[in-house]
Amino acid sequence: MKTTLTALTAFASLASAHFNLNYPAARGFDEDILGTFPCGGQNTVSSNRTVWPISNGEIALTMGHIDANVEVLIAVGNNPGSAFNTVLRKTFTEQGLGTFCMTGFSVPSSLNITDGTNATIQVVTNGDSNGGLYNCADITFSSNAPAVASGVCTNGTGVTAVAATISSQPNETVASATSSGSGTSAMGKSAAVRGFVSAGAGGLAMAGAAALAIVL
Ligand SMILES: [Cu+2]
Repeated sequence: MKTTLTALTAFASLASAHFNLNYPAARGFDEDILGTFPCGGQNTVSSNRTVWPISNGEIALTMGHIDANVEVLIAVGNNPGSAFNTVLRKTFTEQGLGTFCMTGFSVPSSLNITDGTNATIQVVTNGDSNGGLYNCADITFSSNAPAVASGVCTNGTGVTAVAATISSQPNETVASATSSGSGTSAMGKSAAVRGFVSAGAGGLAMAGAAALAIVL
């Protein structure tokens, strides 16, 4: 019985949490419209930008899916709209629930970033039935940005990052690219889950039921 309750609790968080962008501070968060491009429905630039370093930046998330593809992009400017044309971190696969810390971000020199340049970071994940989930953080670059406070960027138990099994953006439909795969490795299983979840209406509910069946 204890196992059943644990499984149901896990399913509840899987269905509702999506992901949170904790640092740099997100513009806002509304889980119901997190799938709205480009910033999860948060279209107003924050009046309180995070001062973020030009090299060795960190990004802290909380993951609400058992696995997800993650990509980080950036748009330079005070109010760059949807011009997230530069990839800061290519798509990879994150596995596990809870806090997730990405480190070692450096902006390409081609962007001509200097102290005081404003920009917006976009974090994209997949994992729901209708493709991408989005959130954005408005930043000001500084070579003297303060260190991230301890405890802000951490990894929850069992949270890991592995190479992505696809090279496309996580908001693209991957069913056709992965549906033929029948690998039994951890990465093969991950790809199969993604293909299943992106299969269309009802996919998420079916995936949840399947997960429950396995755990029970
Ligand atoms: Cu979700």
